[in-house]
Amino acid sequence: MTSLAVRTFAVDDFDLDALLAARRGQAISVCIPARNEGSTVGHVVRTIMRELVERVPLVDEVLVIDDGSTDDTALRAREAGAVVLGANDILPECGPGTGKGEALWKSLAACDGDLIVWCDGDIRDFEAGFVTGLLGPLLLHDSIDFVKGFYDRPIEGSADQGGRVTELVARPLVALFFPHLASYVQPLAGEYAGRRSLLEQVPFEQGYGVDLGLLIDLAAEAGLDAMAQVDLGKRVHRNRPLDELSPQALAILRSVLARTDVPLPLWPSVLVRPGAPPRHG
Ligand SMILES: Nc1nc2c(ncn2[C@@H]2O[C@H](COP(=O)(O)OP(=O)(O)OP(=O)(O)O)[C@@H](O)[C@H]2O)c(=O)[nH]1
Ligand SMILES: [Mg+2]
Repeated sequence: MTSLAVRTFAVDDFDLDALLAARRGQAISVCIPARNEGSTVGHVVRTIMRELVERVPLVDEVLVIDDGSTDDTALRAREAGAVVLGANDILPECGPGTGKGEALWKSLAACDGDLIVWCDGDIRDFEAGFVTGLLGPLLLHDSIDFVKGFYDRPIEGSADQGGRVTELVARPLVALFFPHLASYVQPLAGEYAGRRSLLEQVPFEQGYGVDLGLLIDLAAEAGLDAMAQVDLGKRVHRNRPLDELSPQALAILRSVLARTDVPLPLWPSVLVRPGAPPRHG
């Protein structure tokens, strides 16, 4: 019987030796979408390389998808040991796309993993536990096909459950249309992992709608019993100004509404904010 709360684990539930023993020849890839993350991506890649590639043989490849960066993201990621590709270098016959979702979809095509872990490139306090925590449920529970991370996001020292777009857009939308997913603590988290066999069955949104769109589609495809989440502890990352959050919120609204019976306009939306240039969404 399907219960309404998704299975929940914690990073400390998983012992590294147990994970290594449970690999049984499965290839594991970590993919990191990054645009202008030169100040953080090196630390993220180096931590994975040192702890999970060199010290123990858990991760087979670390791939950074860098497109559109105007800073030294590619250099920093490469120096730290990642393979760096641009989204446009992968499946060029499919034409150019845009945004985070495009980078994730292309990374699935470019990597060799049977299990794929995605992590954002803007995490300041990244630890190897982000990767082992996400892999744990997949390696130790055959019935689980997808795992999403959650964490506390402290803002200026005080504990905060989610980001602004999570609290004001994602959670209300989930409550309205997809209440079976309401137990996901961080529905917009960019840290998640899944089996290729499932991930290849669903579409990937191009922009910021990808994280929640995937969650909805994977749950529909695999059933909630195949879905899990894991407490990764605390996560400190960049906090964007409001004028960057509005287009993100629009992309998420569009992505979720496209998965309901609510009719959406066929034309692209233009987001107008006083004092700022119009943004096309
Ligand atoms: N390759 C690539 N990466 C992207 C693109 N857009 C976003 N990213 C990366 O995707 C990850 C998540 O993007 P963020 O902008 O941090 O989104 P978020 O975490 O939902 O938003 P914040 O809460 O403001 O951090 C980061 O590592 C970004 O650098 C893109 O167009 N191409
Ligand atoms: Mg972020």
